[in-house]
Amino acid sequence: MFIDRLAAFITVVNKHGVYQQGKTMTMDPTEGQVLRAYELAKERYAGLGVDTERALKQLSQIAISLHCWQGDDVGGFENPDAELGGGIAVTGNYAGKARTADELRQDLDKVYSLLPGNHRLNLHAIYLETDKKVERNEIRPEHFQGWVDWARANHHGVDFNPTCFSHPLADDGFTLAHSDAAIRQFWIDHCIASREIGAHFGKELGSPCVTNIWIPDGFKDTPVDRLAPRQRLADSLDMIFSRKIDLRYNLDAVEAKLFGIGSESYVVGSHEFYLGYAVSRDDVLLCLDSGHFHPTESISDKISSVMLYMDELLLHVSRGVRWDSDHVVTLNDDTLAILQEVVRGGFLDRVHIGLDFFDASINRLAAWTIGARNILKALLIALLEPIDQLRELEMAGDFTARLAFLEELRTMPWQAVWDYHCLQADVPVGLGYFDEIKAYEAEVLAQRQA
Ligand code: RNT
Ligand code: ZN
Repeated sequence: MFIDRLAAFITVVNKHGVYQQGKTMTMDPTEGQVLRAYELAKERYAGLGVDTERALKQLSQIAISLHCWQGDDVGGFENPDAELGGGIAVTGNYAGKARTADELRQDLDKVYSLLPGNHRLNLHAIYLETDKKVERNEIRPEHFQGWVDWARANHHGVDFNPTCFSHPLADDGFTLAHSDAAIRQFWIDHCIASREIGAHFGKELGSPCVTNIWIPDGFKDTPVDRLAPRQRLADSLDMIFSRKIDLRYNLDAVEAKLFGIGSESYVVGSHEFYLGYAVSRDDVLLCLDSGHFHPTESISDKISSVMLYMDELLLHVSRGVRWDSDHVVTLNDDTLAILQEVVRGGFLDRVHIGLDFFDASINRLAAWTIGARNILKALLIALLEPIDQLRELEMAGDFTARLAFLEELRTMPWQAVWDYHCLQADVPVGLGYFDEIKAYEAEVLAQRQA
């Protein structure tokens, strides 16, 4: 309803010529207004000792890794009829999903054009491009040449993931921890092949690829042996990581989870398992997915602990609603707290920020864009904090002032700084991105019905 009214509103305003395509929209400010508001905001922040120019410079250097799988509901191009497995689920049937790698790249190009800054792509192994069927344990860099060429041409770094789900050999819910050695070996080989592809991306693009392993392994009902599958998983991972790869090309990460559909009672790769694994092995990063914990538990509190014991960390920023539902990231307290921790801790160089949600009930490009812009906004808000003053208050034990200060910061004019940032980066200000997506929907997505 709201969207219908909004669309009607846009149309009306367009007719009156107020709205300029690609610049600003309806309720959005003009260029002059953005500049004036920014000057005022800059002064306000300067009064707190915060340099907005410095914050924007830092922000423009941060690359977010956009997950390819928001574009086609985690389908991939290995098999057009494949069903999503592994206890993850995408709901919705919004028209116009990408059916080929070219369509997905076209959609991604559009999304990147709506984001200030230069960002990365997070690719899954099932997004390979081949004429004939290639088994997962036989994937090679050449099957990703289209992605390499596109990434190079558009200056995107690429991250990678083996796909240990949506496959007959994962149908019983086990992969790297499978009790059958042959099945285990199949997935070990798939992960080994994936690291080599990651290294290829890293070498070709001049930026290390983070290759992240997530597996669905677990039991629906209470197991009697919680130890043996974990021993098998640790052994499989040791085999996968046994070949050292130059860290300039590939970085390995492992992602824990609390439960999934079909693994409600026990997940082999729990948080404790992978935390212990990553701490005890050289050069293995931990991945914290914000949807993979108890609903009242936030990964924001885990970052400072993890960073004390590990060099680097990967984040999958998502939004769970009651469960690991992978909703689009909104600018809520949880998102803010996660990015505040990254900034406050001085971890921007050591934390890789990725997105992980999949919503097929709304325009998929809007989902990507809204989620990514929210991460960037949260980073900006964090970068605009007078952190030294806040620390002083806390050290002095003045918790009343700390609370008053933090609450005041919520309504500081960061939005004027954000608008200015978008203007400078030549991307739409305010809801201008939404109008571009609606135009793209009419021109491109609507042609995909078939
Ligand atoms: C699943 C994990 C994992 C996946 C992607 C598709 O619970 O979050 O990261 O979402 O690999
Ligand atoms: Zn994830």
